[in-house]
Amino acid sequence: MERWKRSYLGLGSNVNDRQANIIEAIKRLNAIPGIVIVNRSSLYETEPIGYKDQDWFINAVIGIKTTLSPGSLLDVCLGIEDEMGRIRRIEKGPREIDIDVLLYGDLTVDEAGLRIPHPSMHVRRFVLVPLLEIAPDICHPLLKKSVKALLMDLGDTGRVDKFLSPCLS
Ligand code: PH2
Ligand code: MG
Ligand code: MG
Repeated sequence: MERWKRSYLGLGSNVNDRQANIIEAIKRLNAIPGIVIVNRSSLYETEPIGYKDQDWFINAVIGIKTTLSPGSLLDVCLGIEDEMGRIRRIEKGPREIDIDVLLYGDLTVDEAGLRIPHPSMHVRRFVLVPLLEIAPDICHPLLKKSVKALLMDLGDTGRVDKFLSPCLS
């Protein structure tokens, strides 16, 4: 029997048409057998964190249900990044598209190349603010805190602003 697991993915882009890149990645994820998109946050324009000397990002978070294992889900995300022409420049640096597995049910994974929950999701406003919009009460399986509580504890003061598409604003 197929078992559907709930997972949350973080998307980011700060190279070329950032908005189009996020939308295209969501479309490609939705076309994968074994992935159904359940909800999607707004798009946010966010100040770069970690490596400052780069353009601002667009970030979003989606909720999915999936029959894929965590490892297969990660492979799908990395495959879409490759197909969309992601060039790996410097760590935490500019990228056409980044798709991170943030959460996968209550599961915790600590393997080379795959750590779930995403090891820095709880300290990043650009992840927690979009996640708050679609899953405020979801619990971080290691820290045992809701997204709401994580945001209240947060030291990161990086700007995270709702992004209004230029053609709508
Ligand atoms: N991703 C990073 C490093 N810094 N900053 C913002 N605002 N958004 C990101 O997606 C981002 C970042 C590495 O994954
Ligand atoms: Mg990332
Ligand atoms: Mg990544």
